[in-house]
Amino acid sequence: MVPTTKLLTTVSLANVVGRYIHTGLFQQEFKQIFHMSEASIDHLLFENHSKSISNHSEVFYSTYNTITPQYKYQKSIFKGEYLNNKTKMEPMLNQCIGDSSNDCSSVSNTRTEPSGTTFVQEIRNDINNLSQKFQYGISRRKYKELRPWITLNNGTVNKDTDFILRILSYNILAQNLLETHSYLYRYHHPGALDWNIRKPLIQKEILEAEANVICIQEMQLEHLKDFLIPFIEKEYDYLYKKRTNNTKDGLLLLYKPKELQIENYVYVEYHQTSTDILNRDNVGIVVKFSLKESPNTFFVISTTHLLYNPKRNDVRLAQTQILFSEIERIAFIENTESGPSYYPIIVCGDFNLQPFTGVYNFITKGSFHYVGKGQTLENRGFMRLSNCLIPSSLLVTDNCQHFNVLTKRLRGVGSEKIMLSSNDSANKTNGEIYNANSEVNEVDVTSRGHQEIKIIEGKSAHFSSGVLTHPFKFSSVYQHNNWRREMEATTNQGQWITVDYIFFTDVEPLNRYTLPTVSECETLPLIPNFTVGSDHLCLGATFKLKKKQIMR
Ligand code: KL2
Repeated sequence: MVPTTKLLTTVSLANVVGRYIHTGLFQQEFKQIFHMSEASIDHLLFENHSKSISNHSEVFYSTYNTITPQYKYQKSIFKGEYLNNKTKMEPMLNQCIGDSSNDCSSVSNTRTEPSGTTFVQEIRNDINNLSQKFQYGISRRKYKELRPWITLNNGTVNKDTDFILRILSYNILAQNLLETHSYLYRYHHPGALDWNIRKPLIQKEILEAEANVICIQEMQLEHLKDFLIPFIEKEYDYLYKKRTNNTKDGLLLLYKPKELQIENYVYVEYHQTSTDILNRDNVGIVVKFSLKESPNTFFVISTTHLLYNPKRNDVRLAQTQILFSEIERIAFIENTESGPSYYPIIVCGDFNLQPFTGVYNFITKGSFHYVGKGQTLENRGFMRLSNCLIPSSLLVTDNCQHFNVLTKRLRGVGSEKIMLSSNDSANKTNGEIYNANSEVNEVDVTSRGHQEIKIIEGKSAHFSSGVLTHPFKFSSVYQHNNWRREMEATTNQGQWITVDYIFFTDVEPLNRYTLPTVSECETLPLIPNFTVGSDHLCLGATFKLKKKQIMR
């Protein structure tokens, strides 16, 4: 007779923290353990256990020796007839993933029970409890329930005077970075890390939102052409900017040319020659759009992916200063009595910084005092910053404006030459490139000291003052805490945190794509999984943009 076997979960619970589970072959009749083995919980739950039901017995057995040969414990604990009898295998938990209509409970509900089911039921409960605890079996439906599009504002929309603009921001995890940092994904289901699995999940989530503009970070250049196929079909057009030097990924900005016209754009490279704080390969895109149905209506969309290094908030601050100076140039309308005016602006992307920290406060509050702070931009910390963040030779003021652009605007004369070095051809059409021989006489480009330069009466530019400001009143679409003060998250870096944002000014947010809270995230299987294709969550918001009436 075939012995009845049982998975021992009592032992496994002791090892849960280490993500290993002990399994045992247990014979009911003699209450005896025949064999113990150890496996990683993810392999165990998904690949390794299948169930074979014959008239008088229920058997769980492991096949991880055949599926994951790289795995530490390769000896199958079950041998002989059970393993050979593959037609009887019924992948329990595989059914819980991949299929959008099913979840675990529906799988077990539809099963026909053999006689003497208590043992089967017990085992099934054990597995279900574990899979719920580690959430390997969450269905797409459950994920969707966590992420409704919620209404932020009951403001009425008038189709004649308002344009509804939906924008997404999504770091899709470049496959080459996943492979470079594979240790970060050692507990993930290996199948869910395959680009051919992740790609359609990512595309589906994006396409379902039917956004007008989609900002993607970590788009691997080698994957771009293939990735674009469904978007081209849906009549999206795109801009792509790879990070500089020997990196393989970059920013992809998709938009609908039927609705939106590109008026101007720039690819921003933060890498500036011989500037230590700007020696990283991150990039940004800034685009000025007009509406096809209202060609006088302009707005600016920018996306970026800032440096990862968690300690270097000073670098992210400098990168933000460069990005904002380019946004300032592109979004400027005119000088008014109360100062410069700008088109509506939306800035989104992966900033690699957490809410309410230094750079976040700079973005949302409009100023940040950096002198004397550490590289983390905390009061205590190594490598205290001087009054000089980026060198004055870049001619970007402490208010995130290009000095030459500012002087041209205020004095009506000058070259508008921007001093950012870039070898990118798109920039050449949109601004003159730094010329080492150009004459700069007002600004001492060799000085690291504080300089105040009067441009016109009552208007000065500052360099190296120790305080950074910018002229935009940005708000974040996400509040980062829900009404119960539970933190939201956009990615998992050992813990669930927010690093992705959508900031806006002069547009009215109507809806947002809800982010789960940290505790809700903890109920998800590790991402990427078979529902979420990236190690980040997708952000989204809908805005009301006032159409400009044509002056008659
Ligand atoms: O945090 V990210 O992942 O927005 O999801 O951005 C960076 C990191 C991305 C581009 O540089 O690559 C990831 N440890 C972990 N992840 C890293 C590291 C690292 N040392 N370096 C880069 N990335």
